[in-house]
Amino acid sequence: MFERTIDPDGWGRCQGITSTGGRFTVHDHGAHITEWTPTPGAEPVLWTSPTARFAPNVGIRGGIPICFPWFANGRKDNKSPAHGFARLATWQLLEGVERDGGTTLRWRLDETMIPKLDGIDPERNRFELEVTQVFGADLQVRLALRNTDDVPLVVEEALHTYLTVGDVRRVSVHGLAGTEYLDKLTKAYNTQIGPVGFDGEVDRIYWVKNPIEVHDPVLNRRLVLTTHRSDNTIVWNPWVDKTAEFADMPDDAWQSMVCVETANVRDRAVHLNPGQSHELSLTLTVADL
Ligand code: TA6
Repeated sequence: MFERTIDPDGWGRCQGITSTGGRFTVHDHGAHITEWTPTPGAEPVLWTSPTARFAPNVGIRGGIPICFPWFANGRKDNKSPAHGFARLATWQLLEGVERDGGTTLRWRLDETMIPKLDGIDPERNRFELEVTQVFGADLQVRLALRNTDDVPLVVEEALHTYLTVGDVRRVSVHGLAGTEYLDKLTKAYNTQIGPVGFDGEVDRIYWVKNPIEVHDPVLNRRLVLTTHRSDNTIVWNPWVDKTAEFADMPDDAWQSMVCVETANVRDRAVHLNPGQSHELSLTLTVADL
């Protein structure tokens, strides 16, 4: 079950208890999940900065930001704000129901709900975006896009998932071996050899469709990300120097998080003719190590 609250300043959120006694929190702002813990007493699966800002036109640092209609600064590196406007918009809650042992929340966004921000062309293609979130023994997120215009639509999209880890220096990310990636720090294309480890900042776009596993020996668990119709996975940890630049992230917080992002970006952007639809989905599961 869940409770919906709207603060005096209009900030809305849904907070609930999962069928397995865990907890979740989702904000109208960005339809942004900031909390998911599947069972009582377990470590949260999603990481949200203790100094995250919850304000209009500001991205919440953590949880699962929805990046749309571009990723980072776009395919030509010329778009702003970073990661598009969907995470900055107030989404409409369509449905909140208990179903099949889980709590399902369904939100929508369209071109009439885009925040008025510098850099965002208000005259945009018509589109309809719906996100369905199912909180239970695992977490399912489905991002469905429909081109409601009479011209083609080309967008990038990502579920920019921040995960809680015990110590990123001891974490390994599996399922990427043998795949090509763009190292955004060096701009070089490389092939991944073995699992991804962390001994410095990592910011990589992979071309991969496999399930991804985050092995965490400190919290003694595996976090398994199973995706559908996602051609890219982005792995990011800001490490010391980049974290120090973020006002909404404590200086030592890089040790406790890693981003594994479910996406379609760059040459894998989604192309939809009028009336066509596309659905990207993620299932996040906690398993024994
Ligand atoms: O997904 C990795 C990334 O693109 C990094 O380059 C970094 O910018 C990160 O996203 C965080 O983006 P944000 O706009 O939320 O600070």
